[in-house]
Amino acid sequence: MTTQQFPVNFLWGGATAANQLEGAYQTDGKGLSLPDVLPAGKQRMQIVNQPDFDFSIDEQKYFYPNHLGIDHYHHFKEDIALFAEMGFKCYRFSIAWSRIFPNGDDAQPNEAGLKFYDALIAECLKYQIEPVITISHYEMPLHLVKQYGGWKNKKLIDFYEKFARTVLTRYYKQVKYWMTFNEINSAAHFPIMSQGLAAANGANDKKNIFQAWHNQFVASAKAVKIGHELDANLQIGCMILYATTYSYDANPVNQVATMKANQENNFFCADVQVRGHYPAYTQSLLAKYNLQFTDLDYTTEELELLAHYPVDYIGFSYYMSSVEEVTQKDHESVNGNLMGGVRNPFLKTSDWGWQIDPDGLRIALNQLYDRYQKPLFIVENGLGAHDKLDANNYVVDDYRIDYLRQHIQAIGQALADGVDVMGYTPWGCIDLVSASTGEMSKRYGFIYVDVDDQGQGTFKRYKKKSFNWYQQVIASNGANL
Ligand code: BGP
Repeated sequence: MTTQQFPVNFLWGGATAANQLEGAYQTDGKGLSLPDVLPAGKQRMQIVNQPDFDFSIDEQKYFYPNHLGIDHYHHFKEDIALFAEMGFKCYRFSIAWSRIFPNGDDAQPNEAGLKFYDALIAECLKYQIEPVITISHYEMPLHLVKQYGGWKNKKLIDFYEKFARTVLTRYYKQVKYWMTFNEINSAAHFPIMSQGLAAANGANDKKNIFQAWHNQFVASAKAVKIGHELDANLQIGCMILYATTYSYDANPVNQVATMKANQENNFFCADVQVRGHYPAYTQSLLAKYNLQFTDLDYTTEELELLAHYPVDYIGFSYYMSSVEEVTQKDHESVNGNLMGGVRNPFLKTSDWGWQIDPDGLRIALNQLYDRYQKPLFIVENGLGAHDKLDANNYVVDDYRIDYLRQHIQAIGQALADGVDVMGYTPWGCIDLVSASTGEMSKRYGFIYVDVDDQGQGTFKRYKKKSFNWYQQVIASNGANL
């Protein structure tokens, strides 16, 4: 198998999101954010589909995992020290919007919230760890959802612009790498996460989802503009969820369905954010939902902004591949990263039914690079598993090592294919709350955190077997797998 050496400046690291690990949900002036009202467990994603879901907190009935997270807010020095011990070159994290603008529409930022990120960034730089910041990762001030209806409202553009300007201006001298929205395309499956849309405020109307995307595209372009005006060398990327999509068979009907699924699920948002204009298939995609582009609220100035401020690189998450099949309806199906699909008989699945496919990552990298010819950054990848601490307070997570090894090999193959890959930040480098289930027991980390699904535990950190494995992967720049 031909692989290529990783570039000398390859950004090895790990990734997290504020709302999934910080906890301290009302500390130092933080406002309530959307994930603060999403309960743990199976009901997490179902509850938002109920028309009477009103975004309020009922602690008698539910446990809200984000309220505690892994209490990174008070443990960040210890956590960054562990990342440094692994040899991280970069650390991808997000800034909680509701720490900086507690209501989202506040006149002034919350200085105490900014101070937390001052300290977090300083701690990274102390160890020469390059911060990689997601400006908005599945989190927005709850007030923006309740008062304005989430991203379908154009006023959100101004609020986001103010938030982005605040953090870019404060940190551009220390932070080179940014992403504007986490998994912006995931709204096709779960509009609550990135657009703040639930059944109660319009998620069932596709027009709202497309309008919300348009507003986010404009907001993202504004962030690119602000960032590049501060420093032309800043690298500001988009971030998409990518699931390599295969046709079930050679039946052209399935092949066409696969082409359409790729356009809608993998490419639509990146096409706009990378190329600076809506793709040619936009009208045909909208027609699927009985919509026209002119149904959306947009201006010529906004379209010009998109054209002038495309992103610098493409960040993406990759966990699994999926299969497109429209000719029969009786195939075994699987769950997946915010989406299910037909089972692929050639692949094994994780405990949560995600189809494990390292070759799919090589294909993803080639498909994205062929299409865009811009640097690619794999900012999420990993295996969620039911890790258990043994008697020695150790986790022998060989299954995770296998998963990561195979995916790193696939990156090496894509490098040999000629793809420009900037870096690799496995998801949940320290155990944290799962976005889709709200469970702590779905663990991705190199570091185990002693807290359970009900928020009980010592919150102590323990190195897993994969900790030392990843340490030598980084030390050898990917040669020693
Ligand atoms: C991505 C999200 C992350 C993260 C990850 C794993 O979709 O960007 O926030 O959570 O998936 O998903 P989960 O936590 O549901 O296992």
